Amino acid sequence: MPGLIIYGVPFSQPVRAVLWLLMLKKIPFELVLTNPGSSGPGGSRHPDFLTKNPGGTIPCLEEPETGFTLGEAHAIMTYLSEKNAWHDVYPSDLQARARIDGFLHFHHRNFREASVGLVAPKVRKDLNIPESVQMSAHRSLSAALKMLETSVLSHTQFLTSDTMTLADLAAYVEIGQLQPEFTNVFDFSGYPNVQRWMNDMKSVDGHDDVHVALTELGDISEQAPDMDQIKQANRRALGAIKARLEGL
Ligand SMILES: N[C@@H](CCC(=O)N[C@@H](CS)C(=O)NCC(=O)O)C(=O)O
Repeated sequence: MPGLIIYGVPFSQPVRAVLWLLMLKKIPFELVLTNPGSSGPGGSRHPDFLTKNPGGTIPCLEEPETGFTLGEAHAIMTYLSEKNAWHDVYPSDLQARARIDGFLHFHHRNFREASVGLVAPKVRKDLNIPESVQMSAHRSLSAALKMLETSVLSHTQFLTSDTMTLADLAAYVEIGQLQPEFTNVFDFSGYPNVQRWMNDMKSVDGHDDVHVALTELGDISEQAPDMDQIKQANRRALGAIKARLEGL
């Protein structure tokens, strides 16, 4: 029996954040491919899945030994970090931790808008995300990036200090996906500090393996991938993750 199960797909940003943390910490897990938004078998809105995560979203964590399940990427990451005393990425010092928590909360209507405004409209045309919502998401993301550029990352190497933490993993899976080598849907030329931070994040162990689905799909700025291409990219990424886990 695996010690940990993660439900999700590697193309999902919050799933990637959780997988990256587990890879970085060299923790074995089983990734059960779960189709976001689908109410069919194996989908995140299927009644069986809703008993694990009533919110109906991926990622979801399951600890088979105890039956404990948990949704929400940031709750999963802080739970695992606290449980395993990963104080390098989630310090026990109250104020240092509170700064990380601050970014994990700030994330949702700010960095997360990268997916809502720039990636989802290309890869999930079925969602028909209105133009006004895309524009509003773009504005929120740009303001959040400007804050990083002019304030946070002009003082420290990473988001809360000169040490990489959960705040960086969570933010990068949203912001980093927009880079030219991945989806290529945002112009970072006005954000040199953010570019420097993204380059530093590329050296964090697990970066390449957790981003295989994005490398597979490549530039989506001109031509959006169809659902079959996305599924194939997720399967290839699963292969890369399994290969890495075998090497543990
Ligand atoms: N706040 C959640 C967001 C999770 C989320 O939006 N996941 C998407 C995939 S990237 C999903 O499951 N969508 C399916 C749905 O909403 O039905 C987290 O951080 O875990």
